[in-house]
Amino acid sequence: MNEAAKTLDGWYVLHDFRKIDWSSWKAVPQNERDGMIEEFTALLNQWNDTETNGKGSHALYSIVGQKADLMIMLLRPTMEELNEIELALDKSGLADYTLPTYSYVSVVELSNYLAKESDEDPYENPYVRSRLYPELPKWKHVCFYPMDKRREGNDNWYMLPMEERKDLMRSHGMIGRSYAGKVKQIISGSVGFDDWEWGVTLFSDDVLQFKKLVYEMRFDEVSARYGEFGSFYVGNLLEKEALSKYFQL
Ligand code: 76R
Repeated sequence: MNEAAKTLDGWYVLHDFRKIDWSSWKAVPQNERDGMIEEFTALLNQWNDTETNGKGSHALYSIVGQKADLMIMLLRPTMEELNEIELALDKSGLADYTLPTYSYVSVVELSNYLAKESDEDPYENPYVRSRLYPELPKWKHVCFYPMDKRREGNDNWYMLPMEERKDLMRSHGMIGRSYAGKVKQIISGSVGFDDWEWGVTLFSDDVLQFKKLVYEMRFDEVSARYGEFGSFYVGNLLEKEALSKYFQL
């Protein structure tokens, strides 16, 4: 059997995409709408407390285009907690006015392609921990898409020897590194969890950097030969304080 990459796995991730049912929302009296926004804000406050205590993280973005209106991204130590949050959301008043459009279940993943040999427990390494259990940046823009590595004919990533995959990933990492400080990426593994093999979540204060990074990677062998991609979602940060305005008619 070919040598499998070893992964380090961090927090579980739920990307929850919803549309707002604006026509129903418009029929709701103002005081009831205010109540639902307050209830949703209370949920966000709870998530903020969890984040402050280092027990998870979350992000709320307003998606551009017709695929969705909102993206709620949640990171938690267990799948059960993601489930509980999803249920709480679904039971909230606001949920009566949202329609599910897409979701993605995965776990923050680091692979050993570029890792240095070491005797220490990587789960104790502060840098590794900051990657596996990240506080999501509150940057202005997000980009999410799922992807696979191809398994077709001569282009089968999973049949390549480990050394060859390492070389290819080095080149991938070099391109990525040139975006340090401009784009933060979270790679989450979803083999066995969802329909694609990874979720890619990118954050930036300059939305154009997503296009530049993804385009540049398309010319790199890992993406050019082996990358297959799902739908792209791009959006703008929706801060708690801006929620009333967002839902205001
Ligand atoms: O983890 C590390 O930083 C080490 C180097 C590295 C690995 C192992 C790395 C760096 N990535 C790794 C793994 Mn990546 N990455 C993507 C995409 O659109 C596309 O073409 C691909 C989507 C982007 C934009 C991106 C960005 N990466 C992976 C894996 C798992 C592969 C496997 O296990 O087979 C996938 C699917 C993937 C996809 N990558 C980086 C970036 C960036 C910006 C970096 C640099 C990070 C940094 O050094 O700060």
